[in-house]
Amino acid sequence: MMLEPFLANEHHAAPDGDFLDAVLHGLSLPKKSLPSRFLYDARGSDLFEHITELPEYYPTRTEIGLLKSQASEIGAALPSRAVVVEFGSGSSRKTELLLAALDRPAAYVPIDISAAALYPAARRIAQSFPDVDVYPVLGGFHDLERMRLPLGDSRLVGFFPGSTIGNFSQLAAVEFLLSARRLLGPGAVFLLGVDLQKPLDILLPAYNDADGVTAAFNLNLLARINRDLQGTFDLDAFEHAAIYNERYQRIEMHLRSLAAQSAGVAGRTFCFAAGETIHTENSHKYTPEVFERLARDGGWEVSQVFVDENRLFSVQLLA
Ligand code: AVJ
Repeated sequence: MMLEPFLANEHHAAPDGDFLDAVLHGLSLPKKSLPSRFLYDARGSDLFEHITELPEYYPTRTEIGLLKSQASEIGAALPSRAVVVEFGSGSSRKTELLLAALDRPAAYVPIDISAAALYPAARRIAQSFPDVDVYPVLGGFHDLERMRLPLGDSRLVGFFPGSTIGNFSQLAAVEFLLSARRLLGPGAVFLLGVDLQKPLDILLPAYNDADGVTAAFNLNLLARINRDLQGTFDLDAFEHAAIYNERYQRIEMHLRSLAAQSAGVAGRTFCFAAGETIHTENSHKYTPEVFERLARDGGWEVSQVFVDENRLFSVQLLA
């Protein structure tokens, strides 16, 4: 059964409202950067879906494999009649595996910033799981502080797959975990996908695939600026670059200027030196030890860790 959205925040998330401000700000910084959330417009989301099917991109396939192969262990570790609250639910594909693993799940609360993704996915889950009440919530991670769940009992299960937490700086990750703790309450548990550190010969190709899908995903940000903000970026004059930053233990995606050039955005001009980059995304890679400390700083304790046999990816249960 699908109920009315009960929590849609009054200030309806305007996903693109701050795009212009963010671009003007990010391109004015001494080290140019743009928030990674802007990679996911309709075309960017399609390209990301394509990335998840690439042979080099191990995270999605490994996490889905874990949710399937360890379904009975995961189900046993989680409460019966659970209320699953998913952060950034998107297409809710992995949710079906979680709901199938749970003992008589009671409700599903998908939270997503994209109405176009949220409502169709909510309807699909409601149809596939007729005994689960579905309450879609339109909102972003920044809205968590203002959200309330009228479900304050101990059956709440937070769900945050995909290693999306890896996009956050460690400080932002701790703040997110604290917000989730406050939203879900002291009795809740939280199931998260967390990508693990691994040799660079596996890591780098995952963000530099042979078919150039990740490059197209990254360059789409400039196409989006051209389309939505009257930009004049020459897409052939920038290249995709994915590097591993040892110091911060993360993959960084950049757009590298192939020449000295300038580009306009909404009537303003930005100059690029040859080789200068725009930093577009971080994807932090954790060891179980570092993630355990992060979780603790965010108000949670790691209670169980599910890892594939190649130790590529982890599903972490926090309490
Ligand atoms: C969706 C953020 C988890 O960091 O692996 C994939 C995004 N960027 N390839 C990741 C991404 C380039 C992905 N996350």
